[in-house]
Amino acid sequence: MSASIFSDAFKDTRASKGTCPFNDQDDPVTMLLRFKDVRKTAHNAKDFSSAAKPGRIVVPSEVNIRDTRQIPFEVDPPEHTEYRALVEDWFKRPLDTDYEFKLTRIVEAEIDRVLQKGAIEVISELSLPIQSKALTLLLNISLSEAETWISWGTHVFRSEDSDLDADKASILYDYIDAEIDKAIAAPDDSLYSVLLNSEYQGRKMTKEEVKGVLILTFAGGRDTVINYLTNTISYLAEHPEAIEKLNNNPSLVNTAIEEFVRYFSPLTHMGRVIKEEKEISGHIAKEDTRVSLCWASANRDEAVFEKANEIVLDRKMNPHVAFGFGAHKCLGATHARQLMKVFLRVLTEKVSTIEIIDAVENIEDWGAHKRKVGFDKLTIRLNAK
Ligand code: EMZ
Repeated sequence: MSASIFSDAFKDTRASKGTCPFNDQDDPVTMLLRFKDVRKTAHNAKDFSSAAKPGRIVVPSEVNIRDTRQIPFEVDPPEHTEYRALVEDWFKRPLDTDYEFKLTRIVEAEIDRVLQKGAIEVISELSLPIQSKALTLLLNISLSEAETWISWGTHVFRSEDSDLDADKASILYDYIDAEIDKAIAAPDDSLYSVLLNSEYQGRKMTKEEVKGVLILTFAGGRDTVINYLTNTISYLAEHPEAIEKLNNNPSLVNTAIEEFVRYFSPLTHMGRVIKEEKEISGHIAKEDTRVSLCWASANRDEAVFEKANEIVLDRKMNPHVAFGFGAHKCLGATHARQLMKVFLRVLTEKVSTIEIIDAVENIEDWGAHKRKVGFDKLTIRLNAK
């Protein structure tokens, strides 16, 4: 039993130093590892900016593969506040009964489909299809559109040989451009049309701004959601008793999804650019250099979480930062949480046991620290109830 163990890559450095350097494409970044520093810095948008050159706050930096600013993600207050207010209600739609109902139907159909098969590779045959099909609800477009996105594979910016693949990224950018043009020609009820009709500072949103929201919607919740779903399967495979517990206790599902997302922390970290020199845990952050808020390390900080390296399904106090913290906390979190909940419900209702046949881990390389974030491949067999 080891596939579902995701060890704490930052434990020693977090305790001894609290920060660590990482040389990212000659734009070095200092990773902040302690919960307290991560939260404090995330909260301080005045000194730690998100509005740098597009792509620069992402680690690894995407400046070489993207010119479009992701909105509201790469904007500081006060502009951020207005952009965020424009999209907030739309991204709360997952709480509607009708949305939850449709999401449940999607997940049921996907699980029924793989239950008919023998062995399956989880990422390509289950997690990616569920992530893509669920996204059609968030965009409010037809389910069949998901087939195009599934054909792109797990990563939109990455390929087999390269962490940052400009050709691959342009598939997404060209697709979004074309969809925006279609929505201009024939307005409908999709997110594209809603944004094109929205007003920012008393004028209509530009095509470039709409594109910025859409790139974020496609990229931000793709490999993160896929890793979450896949990693959860690995846990249930190795903890069969949890399947019945979760199936018999709907309120346990609510604490379990928060605990899984804390433990797996699908997004390792996010950067900020320093506006004015600052000292953090002994590190002097110089003007116009980068720090990163290491959500994955903060979420294992023993100063905050008891049994930080264990999955405690009914964990009571769980102030994790897996969805970020402060003004920039994840816009897609409502959708993600609804999907996580529906997925656990449907899976534990239909499946009795899960066997792992083969697992290839996906290890991220952060210089001195190597972190398991998910799998490159996870082959399993699902046994129906
Ligand atoms: C960016 C980021 C947003 C980035 C919340 O995170 O997610 C990353 O996966 C993307 O590569 O462009 O959207």
